[in-house]
Amino acid sequence: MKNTMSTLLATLAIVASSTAFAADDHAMHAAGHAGKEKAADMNMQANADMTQGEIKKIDSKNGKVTLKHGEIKNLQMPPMTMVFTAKDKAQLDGLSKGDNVMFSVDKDMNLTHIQKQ
Ligand SMILES: [Cu+2]
Repeated sequence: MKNTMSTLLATLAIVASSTAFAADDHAMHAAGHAGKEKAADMNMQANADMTQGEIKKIDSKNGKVTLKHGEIKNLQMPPMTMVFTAKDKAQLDGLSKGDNVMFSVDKDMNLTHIQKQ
C-alpha cells in the first residue's frame, strides 16, 4: 500500500510537472509565433510599398532625386529612370549618387520614404 501510494504520488508529480512544462512551452510558443507573424506582416507591408532603386542624381537643396527604379507596384509603373520630389527634403540627407536605395512614393509620385539598402 505504501509503495502504491508513493508510486501514485510520483506519477502525479511527473504528470503535474510535465503538464506545467507543456503549458509553459505552449504559451511561449504561442507568444513567439504571434510575434513572428506580426513581424512578417509588417515586413510584407513594408515590402509591398517599397521599390528598389539606384540614385542617378541628387539635388538635396530642392529635394529632388533622380532614381533608376524597379517596378513600382502601387503605381503600376514599369522600371525606368525619373525624377522624384521628396515630401521632406531631410529624407535625402546622407544619400548620394550611386547609392542603392529602397523607397516608396505616394499616388502623386512624391517620395515618402527612402533608405540606403
Ligand atoms: Cu517611373
